[in-house]
Amino acid sequence: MESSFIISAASQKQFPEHPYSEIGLMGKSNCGKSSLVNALLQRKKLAYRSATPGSTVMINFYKVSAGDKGVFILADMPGYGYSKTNKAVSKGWNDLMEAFFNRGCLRKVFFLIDIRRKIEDFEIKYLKYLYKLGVQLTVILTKNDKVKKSEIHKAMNQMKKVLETEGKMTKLNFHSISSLKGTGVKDLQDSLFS
Ligand SMILES: Nc1nc2c(ncn2[C@@H]2O[C@H](COP(=O)(O)OP(=O)(O)O)[C@@H](O)[C@H]2O)c(=O)[nH]1
Ligand SMILES: [Mg+2]
Repeated sequence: MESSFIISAASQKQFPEHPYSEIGLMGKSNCGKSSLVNALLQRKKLAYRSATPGSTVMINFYKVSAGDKGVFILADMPGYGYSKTNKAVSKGWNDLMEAFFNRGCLRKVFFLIDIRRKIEDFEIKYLKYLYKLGVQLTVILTKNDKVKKSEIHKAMNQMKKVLETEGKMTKLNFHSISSLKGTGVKDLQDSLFS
């Protein structure tokens, strides 16, 4: 698999033009998005190197080619959840996301959440929005090395239940990973092309 950084886009105008489908990574700041990009693409510092520090709202685009399996674009979305205004997402985040979601390139979203956290209402709201758009959703519980093995299954079942009852979403995929240890990363790599 070959990967390269394309651009950090701060506005719709900077979104790259390409004929491929996109996979978006979404989740709170610090949930492990950049670590997963590096683990998935088997590049030690690709995501950290291109990431802009601070609170700038940007989508980092990467081009990924895997021989006869094809080419796709990976989009590392800006984190959220720690805005100074005490709102979970800023207007800038919301506007950039809406433009990105509605561009018609998005095939799949990896929604990342720290396995020790509970999903929040506004996150369910965004997932439902994507679900209705027909985007394939994969829920990824991250940092599973931080909890006991017995807790992993429990956390996943709980998440499934919440998304089914509160979010009315049934056709979701679930994974749990540790980018640190490499656990579960192979399964996700396989799902990139499906
Ligand atoms: N224990 C553990 N820590 C992780 C894992 N993935 C990421 N981290 C740590 O969590 C912090 C945030 O990770 P990062 O990938 O930058 O998150 P991002 O803000 O969502 O891009 C860093 O200190 C990482 O080293 C993991 O699988 N296990
Ligand atoms: Mg990051």
